[in-house]
Amino acid sequence: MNPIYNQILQAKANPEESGKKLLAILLDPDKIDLENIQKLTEKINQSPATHIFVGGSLVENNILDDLILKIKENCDLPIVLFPGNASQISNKADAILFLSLISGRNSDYLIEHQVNAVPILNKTNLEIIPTGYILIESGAETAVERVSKTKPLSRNNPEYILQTAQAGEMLGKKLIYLEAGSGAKLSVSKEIITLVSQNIKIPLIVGGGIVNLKEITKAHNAGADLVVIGTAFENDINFFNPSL
Ligand code: 1GP
Repeated sequence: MNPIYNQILQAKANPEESGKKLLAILLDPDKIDLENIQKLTEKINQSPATHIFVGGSLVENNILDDLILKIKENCDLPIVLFPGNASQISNKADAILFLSLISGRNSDYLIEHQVNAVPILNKTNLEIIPTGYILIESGAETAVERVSKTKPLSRNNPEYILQTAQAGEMLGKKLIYLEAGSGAKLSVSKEIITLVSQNIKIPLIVGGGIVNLKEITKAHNAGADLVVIGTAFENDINFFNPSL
């Protein structure tokens, strides 16, 4: 039961034993050419990634099922949906981050989309992982902010970010995701990651604006249990092998 979440819990409990910290490569179906998927999965297989996340703020094409099936032909990593709305659900994936944007006060992203997703989710075998999604100010407006019509939390108020994360935990979320936004100017700061990770018991995901390997390590060392890389890998598929 819940194999993907249990694996995240285990990695959090025994980081030494699992040998490496968790890392997800985020693929946005809108930005992927199915013709190049083999090359892309080769690069993912050579990388330290432990998960593939699939999703985006505005997925406008219908390639989700095909994309996931094609990735699975060449890659054994678990595929986790990271949906912007209920249209981004595919039974071909292994799990879904069932997100609630708890930093915002737009009821559509707190509960409306989730209610609309239920009839679709009931027809799938996806592992559903309730996730408190927290958008943090990152220097400029991001797509999440624009699409969700919510304000990010101030990066100058770490205590309130922690309070929000703890509210998510008390509401029963299984993960907290601190999000700076895709392509963010500023990633979530080390101080915020440390404060939140030390004061919640559930695993912490951190993503947005992380652009090099050093920053991945920095986020892990600060306390992130799983780091997400999207844009940097999208822009350079040799991101993990800079010598190539
Ligand atoms: C966005 O956290 C992810 O939802 C990844 O962000 O594209 O900036 O890596 P980047």
